[in-house]
Amino acid sequence: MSKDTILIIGSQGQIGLELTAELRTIYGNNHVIASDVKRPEQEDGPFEVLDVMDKENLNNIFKKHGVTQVYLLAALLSATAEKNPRFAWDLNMEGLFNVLDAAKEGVLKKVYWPSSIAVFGPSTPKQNTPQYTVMEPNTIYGISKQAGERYCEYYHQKYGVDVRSIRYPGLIGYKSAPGGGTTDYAVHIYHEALKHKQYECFLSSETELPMMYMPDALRATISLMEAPAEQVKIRSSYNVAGMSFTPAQIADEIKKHIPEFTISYAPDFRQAIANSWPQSINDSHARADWGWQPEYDLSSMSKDMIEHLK
Ligand code: AKB
Repeated sequence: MSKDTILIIGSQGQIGLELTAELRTIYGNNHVIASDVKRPEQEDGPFEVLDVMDKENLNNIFKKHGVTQVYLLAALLSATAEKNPRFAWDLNMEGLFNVLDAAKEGVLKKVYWPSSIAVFGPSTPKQNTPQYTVMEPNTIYGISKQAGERYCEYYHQKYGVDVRSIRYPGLIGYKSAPGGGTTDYAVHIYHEALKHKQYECFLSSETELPMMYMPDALRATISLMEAPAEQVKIRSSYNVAGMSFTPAQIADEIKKHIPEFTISYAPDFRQAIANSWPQSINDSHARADWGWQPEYDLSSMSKDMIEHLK
């Protein structure tokens, strides 16, 4: 087991909340330092207030806690980023530069940085999207993630930085709320189905997108970080797949548990973002290199989500 001290940057976000808890269970509370721009009401372990763009404070926290691993989760997601493109670029890139530089200087042994299916664009093949393919993202979030991938690979090749990354699809979980993405509907729909028996979806009924249940996403992330370095052959970011579905299909699945549930559709600006993304992902490299295998499909995820949210 790793004796590293881990810093989670963005610990209050959708992935951060769950990943912090999971890593604390594995490595112990004192080995996992949580950080975010605001102090949470409840703290279950060491916490630091941190804006990742503040390099001085970041480096002080590294020193104070003897941090050797970072999970850099602070970012603006696709929908929010479109509303504030300049800030999205600054936050998404500046944070990555600050962390990669610390790794280059030998302060950090390992870095995790999430990429996204948003690195793909309208000219990418939509079905079974390969690891290596045309990538012309047309959202600011996708552009920042693609630039970030190139930086990660560059820092690995040039300076030997051990940086690891996954292109997350839409993530769905019952413990934390999503924050400003195009795939957020797939979380909101469960809450609304249970509370109001109806949901108005901001994407059209046939918009198919790649998605993943949070327990699979946590397992993928931790497996990749625990894999021996020689097995991590891709240093830009790995495609990983869980499942793919449309709003109509998730609604049908929910109806099996809540027969009165109805869905309506009012597509907004997020429709164009969704239309530019793949519908399904080929993750053969992740499977071959570090043994990735998803466990949940739409049916088992829906059953679990509804049981827990009830
Ligand atoms: C978003 O919708 O922006 C994110 C993502 C797919 O990266 N969930």
